[in-house]
Amino acid sequence: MLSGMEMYASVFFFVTVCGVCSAHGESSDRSFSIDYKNSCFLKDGHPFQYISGSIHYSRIPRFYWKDRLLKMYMTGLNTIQIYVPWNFHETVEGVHNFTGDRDLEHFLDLANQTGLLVILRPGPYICAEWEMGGLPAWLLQKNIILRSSDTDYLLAVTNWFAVLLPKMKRWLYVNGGNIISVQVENEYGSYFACDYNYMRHLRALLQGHLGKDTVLFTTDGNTDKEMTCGTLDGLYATVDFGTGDNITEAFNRQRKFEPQGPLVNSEYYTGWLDHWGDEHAMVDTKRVSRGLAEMLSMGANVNMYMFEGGTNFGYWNGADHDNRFRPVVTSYDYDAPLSEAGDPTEKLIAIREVIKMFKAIPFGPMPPATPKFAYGLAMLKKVGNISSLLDILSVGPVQSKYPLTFEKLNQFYGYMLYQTTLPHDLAEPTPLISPLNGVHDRAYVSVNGVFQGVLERDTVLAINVTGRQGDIVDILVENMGRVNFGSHINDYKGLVGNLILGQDVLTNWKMYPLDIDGVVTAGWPHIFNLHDRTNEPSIGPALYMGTLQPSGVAWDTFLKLNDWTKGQVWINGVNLGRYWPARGPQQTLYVPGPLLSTTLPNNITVLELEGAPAHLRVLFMDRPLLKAAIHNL
Ligand code: NDJ
Repeated sequence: MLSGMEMYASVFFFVTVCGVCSAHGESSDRSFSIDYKNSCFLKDGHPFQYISGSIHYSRIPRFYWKDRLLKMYMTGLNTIQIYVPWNFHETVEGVHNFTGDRDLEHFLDLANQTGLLVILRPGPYICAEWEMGGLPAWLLQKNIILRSSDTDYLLAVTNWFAVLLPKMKRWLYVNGGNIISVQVENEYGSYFACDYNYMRHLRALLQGHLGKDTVLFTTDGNTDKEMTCGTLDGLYATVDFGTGDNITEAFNRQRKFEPQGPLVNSEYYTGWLDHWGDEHAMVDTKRVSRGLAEMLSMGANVNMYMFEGGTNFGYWNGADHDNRFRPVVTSYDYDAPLSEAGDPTEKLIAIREVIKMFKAIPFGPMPPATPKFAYGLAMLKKVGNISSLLDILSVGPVQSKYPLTFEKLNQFYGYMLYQTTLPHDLAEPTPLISPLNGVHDRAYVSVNGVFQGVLERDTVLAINVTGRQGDIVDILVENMGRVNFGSHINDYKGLVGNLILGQDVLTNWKMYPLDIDGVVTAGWPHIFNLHDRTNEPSIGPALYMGTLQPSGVAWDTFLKLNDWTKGQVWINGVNLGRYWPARGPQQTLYVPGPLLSTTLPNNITVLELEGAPAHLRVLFMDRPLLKAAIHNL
């Protein structure tokens, strides 16, 4: 008797995928196109079915790109799918960065050398649980309707594509590279604007830069509304759906919009994302395998989202905003077939078994997991409270009667200190209120250095404070990542509305943009002597430092901040992302081995926002903990 899998396989072998698709001519020219008549892709004139996986180069250190790509290839994938996050390459308007971890062409080259074709998704909007869905925050400095035919927006997109697309042109398959198709926008049909002129503009830009014959496509959730607003003439319409959906129904919907042409699931969800305070998302391996086998047996082209998720290093995580603001955690492990640290999982092995039934997979062993090391404990010392370090961390304040946003002050990510004074004595604890929910996203409040509490967007809109007239009020505001999905993507940060103390609107602010990354990357505070540091933890935002002694190996490790509350960590000046064990589910941060020195002390810098533990220790473990204790709001 045949198992479910074997049955799918036999359907494949006897009915044959794209069976009626025949080779067109004997041309040896490189070509990639859609065969509408026979409902398949044609590569070099021959029927072609892709089995693809998403990987985000922006979430993996460059050092590991090759390793992850090879593992994908050895699973049997013939294609990868990648997003280009605009804000990763043009963080400052007009300044483009394609070097190091941003060297997109090097990544394409490695994929090409590995034998992987590429589906390119240049956005300009990408969603992806990435800061602002990949759009640069400087767009918010103009009053723009994002993802629409707003002229300022179109101009910015036109300028960006004029930089990006000429670089991509030589990587097109027809030009000798590996890019077989290019996605236009991303799930545009789920956005409220439904602006066809915008989509027409993108189509013109892509065709103009890449050539009219490039296979351009759209991807949308499988509902009629989404497919109606997301699709456009000349752009091949594809769908995305996960294990919970009925495959036949989903492809029927694609057929409604593309009666002929290949079946494509552009995002088949192998796992899912986590928000802070969520339970860790997991998707059952058997269901993933079963669905994949079913789609492949239908001759469908499938991209698995994600195949390797990686990490939201630094400030690159996005956020959702359905009924409330919900930022995404630092890990983008995604319960994907390759783990956050790039290790093959049981899910990968199961997927490889499915693929084996449909095509020959490369001969040879799967590259093993990279080695991990439990370096153990490191002791930190306190450097100082943030408000006592302003001379070092900030170029100085900007003054204004009412608070200004991050965007107004040209600081797009991280933290900013808002300072004012108490207008009168507070005889008793008095509410400090954010009446219009204007704290984006968390505010750490101190009066004369005494920590008072935290205001949190959508969640905590008032706390009580005490003090006397003239006392200094320090409010450190954290940008927790801009909304990447839905209609709230114009997500300004900082104090975006006034704060009220009792009955009074607080005025006369000094705002200190903080460049913590700049100074930490330059080696501070470790370049100074440790002896004047204290062992005293404190309540409220403060910096801590320590070293991890070299141990002769620079292997991957996972940093656990036991009993610490919430903050940001740098190792050797590299921003590993946010930790928040108190909220969970993520308990450890991924530390890529190549960051570490085998011979010199490794610098650890921690910005703790609420309260450090008395022990001031951190722990380097040899395994991740992504699903521990959940403390709901
Ligand atoms: O295209 C989107 C992709 O980039 C589709 N997704 C993905 C989920 O990982 C990812 O953002 C959606 N995200 S629909 C919205 C999630 C809402 C909780």
